[in-house]
Amino acid sequence: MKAASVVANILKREGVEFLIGYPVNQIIEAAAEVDIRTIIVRQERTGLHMADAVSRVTSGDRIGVFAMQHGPGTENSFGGVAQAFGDSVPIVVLPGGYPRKLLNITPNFSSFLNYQHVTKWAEQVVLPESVPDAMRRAFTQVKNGRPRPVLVEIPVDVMREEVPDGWQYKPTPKLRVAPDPKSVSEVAAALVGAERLVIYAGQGVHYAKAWKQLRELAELLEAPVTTSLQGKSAFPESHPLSLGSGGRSISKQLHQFLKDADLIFGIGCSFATTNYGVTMPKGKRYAHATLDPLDINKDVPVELALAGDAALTLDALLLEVRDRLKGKPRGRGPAVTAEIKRLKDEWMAQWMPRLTQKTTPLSPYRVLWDLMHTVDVANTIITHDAGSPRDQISPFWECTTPLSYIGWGKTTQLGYGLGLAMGAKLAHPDKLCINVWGDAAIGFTGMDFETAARERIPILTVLLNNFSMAIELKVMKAATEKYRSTDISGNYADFAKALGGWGERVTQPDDIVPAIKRAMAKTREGTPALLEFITEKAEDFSIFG
Ligand SMILES: Cc1ncc(C[n+]2csc(CCOP(=O)(O)OP(=O)(O)O)c2C)c(N)n1
Ligand SMILES: [Mg+2]
Repeated sequence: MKAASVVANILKREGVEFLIGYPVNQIIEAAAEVDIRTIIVRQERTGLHMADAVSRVTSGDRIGVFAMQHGPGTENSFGGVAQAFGDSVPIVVLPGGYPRKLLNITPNFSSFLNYQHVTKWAEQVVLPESVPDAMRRAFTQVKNGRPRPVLVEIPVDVMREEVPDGWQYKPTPKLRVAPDPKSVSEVAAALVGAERLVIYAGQGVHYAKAWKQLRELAELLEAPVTTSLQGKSAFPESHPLSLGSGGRSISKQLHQFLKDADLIFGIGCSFATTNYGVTMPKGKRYAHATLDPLDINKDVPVELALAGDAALTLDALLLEVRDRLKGKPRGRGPAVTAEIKRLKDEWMAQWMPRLTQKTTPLSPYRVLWDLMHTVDVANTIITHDAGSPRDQISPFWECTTPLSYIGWGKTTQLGYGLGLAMGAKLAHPDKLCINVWGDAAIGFTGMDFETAARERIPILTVLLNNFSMAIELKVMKAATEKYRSTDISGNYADFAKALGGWGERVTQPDDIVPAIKRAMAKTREGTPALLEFITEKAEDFSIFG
């Protein structure tokens, strides 16, 4: 069997159902031969984003795989892999490599060398018989430890060569690592001893599927819960103990509770300093539970730490905390939830005029508010993009079910959201999958709306068109005034139609809901829909201090 076919057979054994890619890479043809659905995108970056979402929305049970050609394909893929690395997403990247006689000779692009800092594992295969070993190593790494991309570069001439008969491959294991019981006791004591505890959950809770345990711990401790953007939907945001998600813009209750906290307990999070997450206040006590010790004491000095899988960590903590509390809450709940409710009511009263505004151009807040009240939120997977749309949606979109929101932003590549929605739809065809983005964002990856139409991946894409890079207005005053440098233009509803999808431009407040309903109906028929809302250049966000 040729090396490319061996790779395809191994993918099959690892349970891979679709290979996303861009030609030429012989693995694509070999995959089709063994009935792995091949999905061809319009540019590599979007394909990587799709693979990324497959892994995210399945908690890594299904690993997204992407293949591209050597040279231009690998050069053009860098953004997609770097984004997955930044946000810690497990994907398998299978670049072709230059033939061995040219491999590693300048100026030929070497994936092995160039992807070192955006993968957790990169390997170059120079012998066909090494393919099964390389694939075993890659899949073992991608499924275990901190989730991040892995890469196996196979030169085109190696792909064509025969792997000697008798090669073997067993699907690789997914292992879980439990925390040290001594540290568990220390953290449990601190959690029980705290007066004003805040729980901060990251995406480790999603990957460990530890949603139930998180809720149990919060209810037992009667402690408010927030999440990172990546962890959004790990805790029901309609729950009386929810403070909503972190991000650049946040709720008033989150701001206040973090300020007043005496102990912040991070579970399955990195505590990485970022503009797109809450700033961890100084002078607090921190307890940090995470899978990768690399993050401990990195950006936030912590008093207590635990290394391990989030589910096993929470299981262990629950036993200890229950024991210390004699099995039941202490009765602090009503006071905590009343305070959260009071702040939430104040905050919502302040924002309600924007969320229900009747003016034209439309308030982006109104569009997103109407969207949330028209779709079935529990059975929707939604993602934002970079720019204002992220900061307009993330505090107000109230998630009720796990993995119903793909939050991101350790790096913030404009145009990421489209591929995420498409990957989510591939993994969960029964759900409504939506990306919300601005008119600058669509400029990056918009052509892949054609992929959604051609490959029958019926997502709903919500475009907030304000004919501007509005988020840059404040920092580009002179350039805007003199040279109109933040202006952009386009008719994206027509664009969507031209690419084979459903497109509608919406300008009036009363048309928002009917248009959303028509678009949802189109997605149910198998047609991707783009709703282009003409919005104001909003510059108000729920940002504190
Ligand atoms: C690849 C990339 N380049 C640059 C940026 C910086 N950036 C963030 S948002 C933004 C403009 C966003 O404009 P738009 O999508 O129209 O949203 P708006 O703020 O107008 O609602 C820019 C340039 C980025 N996030 N990603
Ligand atoms: Mg814009």
